[in-house]
Amino acid sequence: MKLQHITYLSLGTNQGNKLENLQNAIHLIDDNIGGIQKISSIYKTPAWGFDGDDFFNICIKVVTNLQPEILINSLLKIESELGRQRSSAEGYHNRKIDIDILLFDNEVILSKTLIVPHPKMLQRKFVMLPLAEIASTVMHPIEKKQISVCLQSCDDSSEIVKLDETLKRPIPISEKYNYIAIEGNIGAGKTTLANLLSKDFNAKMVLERFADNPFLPKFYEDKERYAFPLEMSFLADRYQQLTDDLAQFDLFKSFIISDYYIFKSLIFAQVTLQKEEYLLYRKMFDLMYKEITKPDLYIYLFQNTERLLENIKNRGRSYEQKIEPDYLKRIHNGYKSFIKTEKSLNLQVIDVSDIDFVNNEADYKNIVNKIKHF
Ligand code: PH2
Ligand code: MG
Ligand code: MG
Repeated sequence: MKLQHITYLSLGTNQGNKLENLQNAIHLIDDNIGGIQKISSIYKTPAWGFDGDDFFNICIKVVTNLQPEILINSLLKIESELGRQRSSAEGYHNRKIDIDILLFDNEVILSKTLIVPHPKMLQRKFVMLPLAEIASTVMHPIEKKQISVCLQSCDDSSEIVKLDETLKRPIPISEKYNYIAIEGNIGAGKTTLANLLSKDFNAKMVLERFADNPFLPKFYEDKERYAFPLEMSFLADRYQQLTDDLAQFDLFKSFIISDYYIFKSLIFAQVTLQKEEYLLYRKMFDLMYKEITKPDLYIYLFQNTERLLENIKNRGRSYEQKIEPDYLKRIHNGYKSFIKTEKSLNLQVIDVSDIDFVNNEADYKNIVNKIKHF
C-alpha cells in the first residue's frame, strides 16, 4: 500500500472559456494526481493584486500518492497542457489556468520550489471562501486554527460572487466499485495488474493461493490422472478463501481486488475433466456458487497465446514450463464462451495483447482510464 495524502488545491482562470478550463483541469488532475473527493462551488472574483479580467476560482480536495515535489511538477505540467504560458515579466498576469497547492496533509514545507501552506492563502478571499466551503474544520498547520476561523480574520474586501454553474466530479474507482475481480488465461498478467491497482487505489487484495495446491505440479505431468482432484481442491480452496476473506472485509466500506473469480474453476474443469467427472463436479460447483459474493466489476484480460507462453517462461515456475499452446487456447475458448453466456456479471474485456502495462506508464494509465470510464 502506498501512502495516501490529502491535499487541497486552489484553481483559478481568467482567460478563455473559464468553465471549460476548470473542468479540463479537474479531469487532468483526476487522471494524473489522484481521486477528487470534493469540489467547491465556482466563485467569480476580481483580479487580486493586478488589473485583469475577473477570475473563476474553486478549491478541491484530492487524495494522492505523490510526494509534494512530484505533485508540484505534475501540476505545472497540467497547467502548460491547458495552454498556460508563463511570462518572464514581474507580477501577476492573465492566465488560462493556475493551480496552487494550499495544504498538504498538515505538513509545513519550505523548499526552493515549494512553500506549503500557500504563503498568501490567508490574505485571499478568492482562496479562503471556496476552501472554507469544503474544509471548514481543517486546521491550518501554522495558524493552528480551523479554516473557517481563518476566513473570519481575512480582511480582503473583494466582492466575490458564487455562481450557479457546477463542475462534474469524476467518480474515483474506489467509490465506483467495492469488489473488482481480474481474470484471464494463465500468464495474462492478472496478479501483476491486481497488484498495481491495489497499490494505486488503496485496495485490499485477495490473491489466489495456487502455490499451495499439491496436485498442480502432478497435473502438468499426468493430466488425466490428476485433473479431478486438482479441480476439486481448487474449488474447495477458492470457495473457502472467498467466503472467509470477503466476509472479513466490510464490502460497503472497503475496496477489494482479487486476481481470480471462482467461475474460473468451472472453466478449467470443462477443459480438463471427463464428461462424467464434469457432471459430478458441476453439482458441487452450483451449490457453492450460490453462496459466493459476486464482483461488481469483472475484468477479463485478453492476451494472445504467444505472449502467454512468453510470460510463463519469464516467470519461470518449473511445473508450468510444459504447458502447450493448445491447452492455453482451450482455456481461452472456455473463458470466451463464459463471457458470451454469463450476462449477470458486469464484465469488461481489456485487450492487453498489444500493450505493456508493466513497463509502460502510458499503457497502464490507459487501462486505469478504461476501468474508470467503463
Ligand atoms: N491568482 C493570482 C493573483 N490574483 N486573483 C483572483 N481573483 N484569482 C486568482 O486565482 C488570482 C488572483 C496569482 O496566482
Ligand atoms: Mg496562484
Ligand atoms: Mg501558481
